[in-house]
Formats: sequence, C-alpha cells, structure tokens
Amino acid sequence: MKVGILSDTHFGFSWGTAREDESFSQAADAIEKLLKEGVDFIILAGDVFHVPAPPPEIWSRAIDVLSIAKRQESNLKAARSSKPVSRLCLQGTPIVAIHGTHERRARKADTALETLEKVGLVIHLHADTITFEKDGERIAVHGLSGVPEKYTRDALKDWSPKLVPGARNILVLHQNIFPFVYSKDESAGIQLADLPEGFDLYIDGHIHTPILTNYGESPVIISGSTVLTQMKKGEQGEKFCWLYDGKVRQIPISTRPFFYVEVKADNDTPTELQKKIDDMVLKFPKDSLVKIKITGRLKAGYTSADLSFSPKSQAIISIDRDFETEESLPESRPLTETAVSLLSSKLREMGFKSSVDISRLYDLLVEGRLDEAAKLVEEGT
Ligand SMILES: [Mn+2]
Repeated sequence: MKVGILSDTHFGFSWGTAREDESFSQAADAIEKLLKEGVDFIILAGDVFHVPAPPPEIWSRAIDVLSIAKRQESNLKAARSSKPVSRLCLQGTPIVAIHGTHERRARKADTALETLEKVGLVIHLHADTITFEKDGERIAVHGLSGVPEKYTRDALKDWSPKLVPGARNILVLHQNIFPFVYSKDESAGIQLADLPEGFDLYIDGHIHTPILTNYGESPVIISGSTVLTQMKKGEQGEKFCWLYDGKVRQIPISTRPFFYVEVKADNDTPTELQKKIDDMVLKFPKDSLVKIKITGRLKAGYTSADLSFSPKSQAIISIDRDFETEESLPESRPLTETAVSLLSSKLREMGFKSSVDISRLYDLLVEGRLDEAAKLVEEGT
C-alpha cells in the first residue's frame, strides 16, 4: 500500500486578501499529486482549517478540495477501527485526519473535522486507530488530535496506542516536539524520546517547516504546511507532500514564490530608505511574496513610525517596520494560545488555583457557555 501525507492546509488562511486562494490551490495540488502517485489513502495531520468555525464560503472551497480524493477509487477495506467508520468515508481515496490547534473547540462542541466526517470527506481520529487492508497487507493509523502542549505527555500516556500485530503501524500527532518547535517563544510538551516506541512511521503536523528525521530505526515526518503562514526567513524553502510505502519520499508542491530580504537603513531619512526599497522591489516576479526586514538605524530624529510607504511592485510586499528591536514577535502563534496564556497569567495574579483548566475555561467563554464556565471556576476556587 502507498500512503500520501500532508498537513496544515489552513483552509481560509488570508481570506479576503490577495492570498485567499493559496490555502486551497496548494492543498489541491498536493492531493492531485498524491493521487497521481496512486496512493491508497491520505493522512492529513491537523490544522485543516485556519479557524475553528469557518464561514460557509470557506467550507465550500474546502469541500471542493477534499472531494478531489473521492474521484479516485482505492478499494480499501477498514479491517478494524476503534470507532464506527461509514461506507461514505471509505469511498474514493479515504482521507484520515486529526484536528490541530486551530480547530480546537470547547470539549463538547464538534470540531470542523467531525462535521467533515459526517459527510464522508474525512475519517477523524482523536485517540483512535483505524486499520486498512488491501490484498492481504495491513496498515494501522493511530491518531491523536492536537492537545495543549503541556498535556501532550499525559494525553499520550492516557491513550497508550497499542501496536496492531501483522500491520505496519503509523502514529500521527499535531504537537511541538523538541527541538523542532514552531518558534522559540513556544514550548514543547514532549521530545522525540517521549514518543511511544515500535511504530514504523511517525508523522507530526503543527510545525510548518518540513523536516525528515528518525526515531530509532523509524522515519519521523514533520510534514510542514502546504501554505506559507509565517513569512519567516527559514520558510523560504519548498513545501511538500509525502509518500510512504515502507520508504519515505518528498514531493514538492507548487507554491507562490517567497523571498525574505533585509534592507539596511544606514542613518537614512524615511525618503532615502523608501528610495532604496523602491529600487530593490522591482526585481521580484509578479505575484511573488516578499518580506522586507529593515535593519540598522534611521537618521536621528526619525522613528519607524515615520515610515508609511507602500512600495509599488508587482509582487505582494510586506514590510517589517519594527526594526529597532532585532527580533520581532512571532507573527503566527495561534491567537488561541496567546489568549489562553494571557488569561492564565491574569487569573493567577488574581489568586486562582492552578487546578483550573484555563484552556477549557477559555474555550467555554469563547463558545458563550457561561454557566459551564462559572461552574468550572467554582470547582477550581
Ligand atoms: Mn498549523
């Protein structure tokens, strides 16, 4: 059997901007390439959508993309699974998906992936295992959807996925794994050595830069995103989908070209700096993505607040004006994590006990389930 792998499609990323098609077209390219390779099923390792409750127009585009896999029949059987799997889900080339940090909702609310599962577009795993069979060969996919980083270790321990004998076993996660973290401001709940042993392949979503490494004898695929969400220097490389048939192969996907450039302000006035940038941006191809990081210093008396230009270019330009500090804040840390950490520190200041599950409290507040939120607070104080 051949397995296709992709992750972090972030459907709906940059919706309403010049980049709104990218998340869909690049994921579609990945799925089409995998089908062309004749994969029997596809693993999608989380952050399928960019937001937990996308509007109908994003659903519509996402359904178009995921339906591509329905066009090619792979005649798989689900030999065994820890949850019921409808026949609809097995039609075409099945997509097995876990949800990520961007789709997480309050404990009892459906994630977008549960809805996709109801219409047969994905098989959603959360601490679940499904074993596929074809021509006497078996592959077991064990998936744990994204959990807050500090609970990764406990979630893995509580679940304790059991290897299926006589099958190739694949473990799928959506977590930070040290040292392959998302940004230096984020923590990782586990390192490679904390992964359960004995799987033939490990797949991790969440980290947007693709990495292929090893855990013991087994490959670890950090799939990387299919769309560029961060515009960091390290993200200038290619984006991939992956093939696994006992061996691992990367397949580059067609992406919008991205360039990261640094421009040094050498005691320039804003007008002088603008001229430098205007001249430089001319060389970038139409519709490419360019991030300009300004370094150095402006002429005395000027600050970055005096820079208000938008250079004329056929490329899509984004300028980092915050150049007095060398390192800027991470741009794309999921908003939820920032909000939860703010809420957590505020509550601690107010004397809340650490036993309150802040992450759950936040989810309940966002969902407007105030009675349950109040109950949770009472329990924890
Ligand atoms: Mn992601």
